[in-house]
Amino acid sequence: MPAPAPKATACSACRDGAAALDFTFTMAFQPIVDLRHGGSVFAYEALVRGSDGSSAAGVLARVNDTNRYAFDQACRVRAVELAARLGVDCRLSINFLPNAVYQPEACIRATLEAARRTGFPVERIIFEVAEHENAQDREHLNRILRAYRRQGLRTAIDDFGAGYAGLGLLADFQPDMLKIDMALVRGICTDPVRQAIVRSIVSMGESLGIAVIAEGVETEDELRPLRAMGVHLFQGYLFARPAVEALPPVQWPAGAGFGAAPEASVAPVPPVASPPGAAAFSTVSLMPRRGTGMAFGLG
Ligand SMILES: [Ca+2]
Repeated sequence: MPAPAPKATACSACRDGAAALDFTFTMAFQPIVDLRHGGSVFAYEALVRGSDGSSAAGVLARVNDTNRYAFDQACRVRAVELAARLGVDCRLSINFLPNAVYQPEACIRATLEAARRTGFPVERIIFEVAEHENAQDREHLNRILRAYRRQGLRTAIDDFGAGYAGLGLLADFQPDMLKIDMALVRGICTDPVRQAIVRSIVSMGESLGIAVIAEGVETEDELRPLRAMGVHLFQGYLFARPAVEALPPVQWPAGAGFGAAPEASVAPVPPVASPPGAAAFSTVSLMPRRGTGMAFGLG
């Protein structure tokens, strides 16, 4: 366990929640899209923002050893509350700080309670986390992820392939999702090394039954090779920038090769809504409901 704080401190922080923070923050939401079957929003990741919509950096600069636990808890609760309020009807992806979790089962209670209180289904919550360099942290992270899975939550390894978020963690715990780090995505169209690495990650995901998400996708030149490798879940400016306390509309890729005509949404859509067979990817006809967000991402 990484230098756990005294239990009383952690538990009192849990009870006090956001009250222990001397700053405010909110969440932006960025969609993760599924380009199969004409396209849909797979999830919204909740990203920390200042209350005035400023970047995450200013908020995270105020997180320290004293308030880290309360901040982590407050982020989760805020993400779930906003997701429910915005009508997120797909998954909600929340980042968490493993070093702000003392006892996994106890530290998840506020999140579960927020889900119950707001009516947001627990099984639609994804917790994403990146590995850190400390091997002891990895054991701790493993315990957290297993505990979350037991609670019915989904799990994702964030920033996979960058820094320490990688194979060691995956060998010990197979999450529901891997998020390929944007450093591997950037410039992939002309980089055979990145192509080989990502192709291997995709293949590994298929073998292990783990969904692979490419994050930080900004151009169609990046999207194209990823699609060709079999990736179908994407996040990045190409589709939507994060929106503060809102679910941004998705800019679906134009042109052929991204799927057939949009599938009808779950609720029947009047046939006059859009000409059948028109624009393979229509922003309007596939517009998701207003969205939610996650906790710590800077994206
Ligand atoms: Ca993330």
